[in-house]
Amino acid sequence: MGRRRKVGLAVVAGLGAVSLGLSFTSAAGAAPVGTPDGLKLVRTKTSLLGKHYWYQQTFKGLPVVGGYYAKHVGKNGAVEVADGRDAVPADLDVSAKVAPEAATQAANASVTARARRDAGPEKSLVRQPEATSGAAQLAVIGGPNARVVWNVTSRSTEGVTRSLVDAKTGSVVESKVISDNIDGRGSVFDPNPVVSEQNEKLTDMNDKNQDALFLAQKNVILRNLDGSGKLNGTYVNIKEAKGGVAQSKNNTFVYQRANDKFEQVMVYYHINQTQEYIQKLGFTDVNNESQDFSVDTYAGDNSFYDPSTDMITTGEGGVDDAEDAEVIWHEYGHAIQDDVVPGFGESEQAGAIGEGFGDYWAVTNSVPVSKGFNLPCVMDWDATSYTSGEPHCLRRTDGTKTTDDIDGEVHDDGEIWSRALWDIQQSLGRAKADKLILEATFFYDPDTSFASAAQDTVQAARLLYGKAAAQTVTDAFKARKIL
Ligand SMILES: [Ca+2]
Ligand SMILES: [Ca+2]
Ligand SMILES: [Ca+2]
Ligand SMILES: [Ca+2]
Ligand SMILES: [Zn+2]
Repeated sequence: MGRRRKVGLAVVAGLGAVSLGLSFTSAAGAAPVGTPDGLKLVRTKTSLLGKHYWYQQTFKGLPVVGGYYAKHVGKNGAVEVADGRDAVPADLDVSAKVAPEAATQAANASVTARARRDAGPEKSLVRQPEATSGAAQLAVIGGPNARVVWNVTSRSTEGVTRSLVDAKTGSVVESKVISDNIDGRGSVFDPNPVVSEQNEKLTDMNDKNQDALFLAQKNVILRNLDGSGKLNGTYVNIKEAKGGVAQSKNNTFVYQRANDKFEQVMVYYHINQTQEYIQKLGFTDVNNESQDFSVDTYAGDNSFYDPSTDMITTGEGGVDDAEDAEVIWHEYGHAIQDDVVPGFGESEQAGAIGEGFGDYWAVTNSVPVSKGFNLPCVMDWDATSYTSGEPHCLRRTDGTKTTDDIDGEVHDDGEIWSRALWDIQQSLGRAKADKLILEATFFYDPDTSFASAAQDTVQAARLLYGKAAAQTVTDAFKARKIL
């Protein structure tokens, strides 16, 4: 609210029809007992110099949107008042003609329309806003257009929105984002330069800027930033990074790959993307938090998820790991499983499922941006540092291993699992496959076996999509001799 009338003790003038009835009886150090009518105490704060009483303005028992009143009582007894009330005509009828459900619908339609408009080419990622339960509340707007409204709180990809819907006519009077989430700008590889340029000849050259790699950079919107000027937001927090965390007053994070901050932008963008995708699939409780990352802080050629601190660390050996989105998504796969199944990975086969799922998660997130290029190849860019043959892949999701090939090493055996998941996707399509695989994860034991987790997956397919889908999933696991 932009109007703040800071005045001394005598406050009464200029409020039209509002009945005020001020009568202070403040004594030094004591809480003031006299306040204008229609005020509801909502908070009391204590500072070094005094006490601060915050009131919500009300009219006929309803809150007046944005109408506030504060009383600051100094230690010496001096009282200062900040009066932010709006005038409300005494005869305003506060009964509602529109039902709260209809108001919620109107509010959400308006929020969705704007989120779609602002999302640009990525319209499909706009989530239907859900009104928080019991969120439609009657309120009053004061001022020249005084009226009674439903106050509806919704969530969408824009963040949290407050809409005011006229309770007589049902029209949306105002709709604004009240959370601090904002969009920033950045530049990334998507998913990595080998795939986007379809060029297996690219090499790291010790993190040097190169024309071919500059051309592989893509300008993107960084959504859901918290506005702190750092890469911290609803789904990702760059907690620590080599050379310090990136900062930008205007939330612009454009770097070339030789700058270590480039990897921080990679992490932010690609994790936000994948969590938005998870939410679009309908899941609101799959690592739905600001995942901590430590970027470029490990000298070896490895990245890892640490369940004891819930932190993902990306290494900088060879190609900086976070220059390849598939490394980032693989590690996020571990964070997903640890979030959904506490302590997941207690057995060798559970560990292999973790690695196989991580590889699958990397690949499925690459599908929409890879134009079909070498899809089952995992970490095409990072792997240029340690593979000589083309295509460069750390592992693949279309291998031919079955349980006959189990060797007890989780990454090796993970290829058995990832192939089954990949086959499910080939048969059922990406969204269906990802949805049933995520759903099944909720039923895994921490020390599950291949067979038991496969049964959970078949069951999820049956319940979500029916018998035929369940058979497809069964066949995929049978081909790996898991079932
Ligand atoms: Ca780099
Ligand atoms: Ca987590
Ligand atoms: Ca690397
Ligand atoms: Ca790939
Ligand atoms: Zn892993």
